[in-house]
Amino acid sequence: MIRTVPTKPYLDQKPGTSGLRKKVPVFQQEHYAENFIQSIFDALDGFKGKTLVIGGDGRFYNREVIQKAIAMAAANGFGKVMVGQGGILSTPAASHVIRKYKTFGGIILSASHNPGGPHEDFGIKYNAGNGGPAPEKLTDAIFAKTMAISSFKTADIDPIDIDTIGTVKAAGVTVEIIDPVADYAELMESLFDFDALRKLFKSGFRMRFDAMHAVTGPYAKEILENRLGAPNGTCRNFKPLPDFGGHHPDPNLVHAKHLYDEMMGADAPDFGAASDGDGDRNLIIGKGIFVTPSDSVAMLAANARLAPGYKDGLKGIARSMPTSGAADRVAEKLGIGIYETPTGWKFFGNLLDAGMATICGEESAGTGSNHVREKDGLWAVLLWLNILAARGESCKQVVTEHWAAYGRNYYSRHDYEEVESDRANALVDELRAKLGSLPGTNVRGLKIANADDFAYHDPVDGSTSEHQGIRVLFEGGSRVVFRLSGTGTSGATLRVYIERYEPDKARHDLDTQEALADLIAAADDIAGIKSHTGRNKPSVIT
Ligand code: VG1
Ligand code: CO
Repeated sequence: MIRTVPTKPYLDQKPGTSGLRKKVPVFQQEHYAENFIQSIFDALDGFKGKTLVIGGDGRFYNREVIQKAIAMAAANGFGKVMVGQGGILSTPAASHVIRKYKTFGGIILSASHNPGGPHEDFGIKYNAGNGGPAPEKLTDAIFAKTMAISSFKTADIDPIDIDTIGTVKAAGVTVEIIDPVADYAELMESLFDFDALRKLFKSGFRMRFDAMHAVTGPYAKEILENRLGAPNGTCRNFKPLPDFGGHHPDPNLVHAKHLYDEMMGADAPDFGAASDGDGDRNLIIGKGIFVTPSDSVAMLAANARLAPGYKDGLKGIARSMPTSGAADRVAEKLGIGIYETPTGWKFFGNLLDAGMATICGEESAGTGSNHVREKDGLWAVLLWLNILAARGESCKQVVTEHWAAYGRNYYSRHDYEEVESDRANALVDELRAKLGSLPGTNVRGLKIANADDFAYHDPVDGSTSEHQGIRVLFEGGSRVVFRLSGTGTSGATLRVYIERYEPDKARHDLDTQEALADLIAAADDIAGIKSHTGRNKPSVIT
């Protein structure tokens, strides 16, 4: 039953910020998925007889690759695979299942916030036994294997019925189809005050959760409506679709604009939220107020003790470098550690495992804690709800009181999508070359205090990751950061992150883009964004 199949390397299988992402037709090339999966196994040691978790966000091609992965896990000697029913496991739920059942690791099939469908994106990532994304050392090893692969192992088995919960045996491996929601829902019940949340909804609190036709739908429906008693209809677009209904499952102000408009309307619900393709991101919009993800991390950290799971306080906070410094002020006040990591959740794993950080966050709408080793969209929503219930205040009150106490970090990210790779690289190269000459110069009346190419030294394992984003820091604490995305599948995406700290309470209700206008202009002066990209304005502003 077990076969060794000859194959040839594909030279483009380098994992990015979060796994390997390519267009579906790329993944559909002969042996493309098999090569990558075999390379994952080849880079790992000691899994004979152990358990592998397999799940995905339900996007187009998910079911096919799940069958391939099961057959290959069997042929490579895993003893058992656990598969989410229907091939579904959100990224945080997969992380939890890996941890709860002490499995060897897991394969998650997702391209996250990228669109899905026959001509859109697919992805594969590997999470280790701690439940977290493979660290760089491992993704580098996987990449090296993809470049040298000459064969893969698979088993000739009939397709497994992944829609029926239960256990079957095939080619010597035990295949358990599990309820994708149950373990995760139980974990949420252990962290949050579900009684208080039930009371909140009973009192007439109105919420809108938009699952964007992606994986969080079944989780949100079960937890918010079934367990917490939120009225039927609270969850919208909750059925995962292979093409996400033709939309981008990216919960930002462009792709979730309908939610934003509803939350700013006259009859807005009290609280609005959305999550992305694989359920690890969150968008939070209170009635009449959008909560910037960087602010959300800070506010969740500042109030976390109000939830039972965090009643003993936090060990530390970690944020990615481009994420605003709002969380730093909270850490300072709490007297706990603050860690600044490169973009991507894989860099938080060591800090969480070592007990140095409890809450982590990224400006890209990712927030999470030590309950799993991934960011977790619904977790962030439930923590917000728990805080609102405990404080008896509206989201807007919590936000404005936070700004009054800590000051406000005006923050925005400008994305220039699908820029020609050569042009984007030229911009970055030029910027890098002039970093040394920037300090001391003035741009748009702003004095540059420092400029560098961010390198991270992991305090736990001592590893170094270089070229993680170019920072230009101005006197007074404002900054602009430039980096190229590592999750796109066509051309290059330039991300420009802009931040200004404003301590003065009287200046806390400015329009964000206006409050940052001089910095936005300075970013263009410094990097020549318009001339390099040929674009007059960003594709997405968040
Ligand atoms: C983006 C975000 C990053 C996030 C990553 C994966 O990466 O900026 O913060 O961790 O996506 O998120 P990049 O390299 O494109 O900037 V998800 O929800 O797409 O897995
Ligand atoms: Co995601």
